[in-house]
Amino acid sequence: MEKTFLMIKPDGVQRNLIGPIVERLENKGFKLAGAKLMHVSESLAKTHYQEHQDKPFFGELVDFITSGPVFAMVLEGENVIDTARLVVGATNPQQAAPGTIRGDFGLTVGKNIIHGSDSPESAEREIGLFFDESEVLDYDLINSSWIY
Ligand code: FUP
Repeated sequence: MEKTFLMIKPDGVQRNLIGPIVERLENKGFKLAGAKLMHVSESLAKTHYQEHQDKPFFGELVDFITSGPVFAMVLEGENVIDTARLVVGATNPQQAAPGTIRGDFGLTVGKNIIHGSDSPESAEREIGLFFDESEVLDYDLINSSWIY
């Protein structure tokens, strides 16, 4: 089953939004395969966001993501990478649709509450960066042959 990486950023954690965000993802029907509260080191932040290393906002992005704990997750489900991105909403919360996480909770592009992998390649890469293999669990939900 497909897996993706999601991370509630320091603004989401500071605003006590872990519960409401995880609730939305569980309600959608996805299964949590891994989850942890953690600090992101400067080197992990730079590796995670390496595609943006030449952008003018790179320094601020690294400073922000290392500024406090994040809540990292692995979610599992059919087509979860693209569908979780729809639940997350557009990068800029000022343009994200109401009903999406960024549309409902986010304020600015620099503090947009949550990250979600954007492709199978980045999902695999990001899960590997943030989680040990032993932290990603393979289990069935009881009495739920009709969901993941
Ligand atoms: P997303 O995949 O939606 O998280 O968006 P991007 O990979 O394009 O951007 C990664 C992060 O860079 C965003 F979450 C916020 C930050 N960013 C800015 O701070 N300013 C910008 O103009 C664009 C992105």
